[in-house]
Amino acid sequence: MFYGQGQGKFAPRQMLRDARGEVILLEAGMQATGNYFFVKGMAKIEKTKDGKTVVIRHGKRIEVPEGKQVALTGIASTAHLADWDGDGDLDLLVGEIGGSVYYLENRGTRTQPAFAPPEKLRVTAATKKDDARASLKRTIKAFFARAAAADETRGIRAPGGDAHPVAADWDGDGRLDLLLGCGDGSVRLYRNVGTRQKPRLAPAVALVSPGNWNSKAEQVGRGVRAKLCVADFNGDGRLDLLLGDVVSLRRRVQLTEEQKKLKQQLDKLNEQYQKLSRDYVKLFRKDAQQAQQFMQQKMMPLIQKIGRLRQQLPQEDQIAGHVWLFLRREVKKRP
Ligand SMILES: [Ca+2]
Ligand SMILES: [Ca+2]
Ligand SMILES: [Ca+2]
Repeated sequence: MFYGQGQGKFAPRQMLRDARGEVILLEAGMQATGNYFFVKGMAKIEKTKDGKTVVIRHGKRIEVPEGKQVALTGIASTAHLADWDGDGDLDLLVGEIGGSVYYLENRGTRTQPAFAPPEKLRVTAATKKDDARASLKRTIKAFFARAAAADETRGIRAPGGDAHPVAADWDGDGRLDLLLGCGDGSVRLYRNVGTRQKPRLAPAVALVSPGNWNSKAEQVGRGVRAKLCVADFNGDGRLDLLLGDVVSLRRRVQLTEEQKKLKQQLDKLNEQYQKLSRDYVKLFRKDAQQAQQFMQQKMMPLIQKIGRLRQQLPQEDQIAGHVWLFLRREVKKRP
């Protein structure tokens, strides 16, 4: 959290803490797999006198199981503040790399927030009462929308992971809905069919289709890892959508004869590297330490060689990010 001090100034950053005074940390995303032991958050690795590995995280000790290699990692969390339960204070919505969305209710006040433990947001299918009230047309539409969507009654799952939740009253009925930016570049809408105080989310409807990691530089398309902002951009009274992404742009480059030879060398080295990578993965499953040695002795020199060759060639790929604007059209009511 960077607290505002007015006139565009901010206090130094600090870790956001929950109601118990502990740093907010989602134990989501990557779990211990194979030889790795993932620890999420900011931490220090220490060795004890008897040779054990211990991770110190925010003053707490986590023992690393024997034979496992510790890996410190983040889960690409995205934070969004909104009064989700309509009681006048700001609550916290957090997305993560695995694609889940967590709700941390503010049980404190507007000026002294106290966040409850994280709770997974899920789809709550419409009850019979809702169906009965809805017109036949709406029921049929909802049925097909539900059939098309994956079952998210046990937790929202952004396709491609990398969930970015934003709360906004998208349909203008006075209740906050959930918009979700997804790893595959798509944007989904979960309408709130509950109340302002007790939101209940309907199955997802696609607002924006998935993008692509690769794009031609001459004809830029939408990328992946959609990040959102909902605002009335053109001031016409209807909420619009701003979408940020990441994309790899491929340029067509004319190579000189000399560069063509270098390119051939590079392709060969890349092939060798692919093979070594496969060997590395196999080795790692058997013995993490041997794999480490293999990386140092065999793979690192090759990676450096590839890097040097690449520098001599014009760049074909460039990572870029764009901002896309989706203006809301006027919906013409049928007579
Ligand atoms: Ca609230
Ligand atoms: Ca709404
Ligand atoms: Ca607008």
